[in-house]
Amino acid sequence: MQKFRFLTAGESHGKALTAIIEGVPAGFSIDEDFINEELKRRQSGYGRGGRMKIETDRVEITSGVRFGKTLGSPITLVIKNKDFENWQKIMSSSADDLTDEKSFTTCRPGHADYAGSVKYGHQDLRNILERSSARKTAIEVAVGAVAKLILKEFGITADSRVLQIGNSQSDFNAEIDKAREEGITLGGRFEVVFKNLPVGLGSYVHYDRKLDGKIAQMVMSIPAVKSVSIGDGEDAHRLSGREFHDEMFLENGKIVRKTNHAGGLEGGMTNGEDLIVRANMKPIPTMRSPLNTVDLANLTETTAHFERSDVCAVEACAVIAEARIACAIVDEFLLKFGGDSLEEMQTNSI
Ligand code: EPS
Repeated sequence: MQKFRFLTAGESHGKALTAIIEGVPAGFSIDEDFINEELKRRQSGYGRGGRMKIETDRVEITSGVRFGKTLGSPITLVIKNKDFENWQKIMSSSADDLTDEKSFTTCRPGHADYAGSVKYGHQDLRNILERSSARKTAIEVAVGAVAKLILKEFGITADSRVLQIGNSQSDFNAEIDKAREEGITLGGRFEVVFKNLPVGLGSYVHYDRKLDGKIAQMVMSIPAVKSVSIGDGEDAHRLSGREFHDEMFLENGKIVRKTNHAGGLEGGMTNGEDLIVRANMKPIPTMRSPLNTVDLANLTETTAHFERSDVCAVEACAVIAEARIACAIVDEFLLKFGGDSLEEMQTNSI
């Protein structure tokens, strides 16, 4: 079951990234400046690479919104790749422009290059890199910004923070500087929090309706994310039942909790507490000091392809996770409170 559906398209150095969102009811305010602010957040963070100096991501809304309000029809979002100017011939869709400039055959361990080439039969790994690049997360953040604007009407807010970079829990920039000098990359750990969620989004009745499962899928499929947990899920194996579960108390007739180890989800449903999602991002596989690998063109051992890369993108990853989770929550909102317009949803959610 999916009410908030979207598809994205676009290559890292292609003309543009595009998304079509279907299922947004009529009457929601769409603030383009807010979407652009979210795009700016995704581009920032200490440790980003050369590409971020080229791009200033801005969204263009080409359908579904009129005079700042959603129409109920599909919404199309476009982000132009400025770098396309430098890649027009290399990324051309015309057979007349065929070139092997910027082709490469040396897989980056940890990236999609090897499995992608076997799967799709591409000899030129550029054909894989262009879509497997994390560049596509720009348009996902724009989609997530639309989801956040819907949630905002119901008082729901999202935020995130970096918890750890490499081995450091505090001096992140020094850690990143050290990695840059060594020509390596760093991963890290981040946390996303959603506040003011109603009780009962998601359901326990079937495996594919559990919101924790839906959130895990959304976060796990962000490039470089290797593990996702809800609340104190990563410690769940070592805590006793008394330590882990969040006891319930009454305060002026209202049910309250003093802890939130469950991260706001019980039985696959929101329980009215803050939704807390944590995830670990591996280090980006593209490195100035490259790893050993195999050249697929002649099956010889060599070192991996390097063009340019971010040293660390954990802060950006947290922003992307906010966007993805917002999509999962909006989907549940539409399932539960339905309606073809904001007005209908407001009536249904009272
Ligand atoms: C990214 C754009 C990419 C990479 C990065 C994320 O740009 P380019 O390939 O031109 O350098 O900087 O992607 C990766 C690190 C990766 O391994 O895919 C962006 O817009 O965030």
